[in-house]
Amino acid sequence: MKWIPLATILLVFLTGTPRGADPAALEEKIKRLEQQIAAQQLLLEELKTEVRNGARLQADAAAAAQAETRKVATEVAQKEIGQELKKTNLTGWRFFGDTRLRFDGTYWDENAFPDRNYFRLRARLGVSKTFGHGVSGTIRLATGVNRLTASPEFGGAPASPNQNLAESFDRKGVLLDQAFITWTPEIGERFLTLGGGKFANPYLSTPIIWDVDVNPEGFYQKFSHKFGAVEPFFTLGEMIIRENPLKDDAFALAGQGGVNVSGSAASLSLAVSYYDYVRYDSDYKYAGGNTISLVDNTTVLNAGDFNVVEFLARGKIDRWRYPVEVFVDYARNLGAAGPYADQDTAWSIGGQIGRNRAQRDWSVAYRYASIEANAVPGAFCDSDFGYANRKGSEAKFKYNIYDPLTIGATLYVTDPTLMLVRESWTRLQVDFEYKF
Ligand SMILES: [Ca+2]
Ligand SMILES: [Ca+2]
Repeated sequence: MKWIPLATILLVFLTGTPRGADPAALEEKIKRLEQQIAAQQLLLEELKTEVRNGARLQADAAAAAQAETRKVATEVAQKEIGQELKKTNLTGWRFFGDTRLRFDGTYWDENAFPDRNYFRLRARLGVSKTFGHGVSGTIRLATGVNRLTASPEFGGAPASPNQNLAESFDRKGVLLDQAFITWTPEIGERFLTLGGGKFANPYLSTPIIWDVDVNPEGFYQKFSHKFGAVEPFFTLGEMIIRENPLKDDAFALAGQGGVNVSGSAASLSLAVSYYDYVRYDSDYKYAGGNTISLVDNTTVLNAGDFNVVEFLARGKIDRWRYPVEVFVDYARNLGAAGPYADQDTAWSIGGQIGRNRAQRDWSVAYRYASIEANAVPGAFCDSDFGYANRKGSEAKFKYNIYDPLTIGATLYVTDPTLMLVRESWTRLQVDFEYKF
């Protein structure tokens, strides 16, 4: 501080310098004065700091009080809005859906049929609601091809909700795609979920067993519990396939046991399943590539019975820039009989790099699959691949233009496993899809 030596000089000047005084004593006096001034300066700085800290504390207290007021006001508002929504039954709703425009081209190897290029549309709109006590309900509508016949049957094929742009601007049919209730009772650590209706598929699988669009009907019970990173699960299912007042019904029973192991950078799922179809061979609706014979003027499936055992392993590594997934799936129909009893095995191996969640995300996927003609009920497996009696490759690319908007292309190069009437083809699909 420049003014300290100046003040010192001034003080010395004002107090006067006695003529003939001892210079050493004078210097000593100046030194003392300087020390006093420095001490006062220190005191002054301390006081200033104290004042500043006080102001800061005051400001902090004011900000905290303001935040508290805002928090209380928000809580009150949320509570009031919540009560109001509850009164009018508007809580616990979730709306979801998607629209997909697809170019579909099928190109036959042997010119058995003319090549086909066409456009297809799929639209789905769903709503689910949680009711409390672990109960929730879901209803989803989807496009599909109407099958209105003389019988009371009216519906859309189980594995494909697409509609072709083909019918002179006809309005498209909208059908019930899902309608189910799930209940996770408040017992133990909520290890059991019961489901019933036309439900989202609860089984871990790949399309060689279940096409992604199939929503089975009936009931299921899923037991699962997490022990840290390890989650064993067991799913039982009772599915009603055909009911006919004049004969016994066709149905399927399923049991699937497995385990999910998930770490921070990788996860693994293993599952063993058994699907027992009962009376399906004589009371089926769509053959879907299964071989058929005429017995007593009725067509029946050659396989005779479907008792399908399946082993599935799926792994995911999420530690690099792009996640990597691989799977291997193997299924065998232990009940296969008849002229094509050896057509009893389905298997698939494949993987994916990348994912599609946000803008500019991309993924590439490849799988090889072989679904022998009588390995699984053809109507419920892999529609785009060509149902049962197909083997070949699927390669896929998908890119997010925006978070909810994707463009993708899929190429299928497939042959029949059993050359009866189904020829080899190459199929190209280009999809433009919006999802919410
Ligand atoms: Ca499908
Ligand atoms: Ca069976």
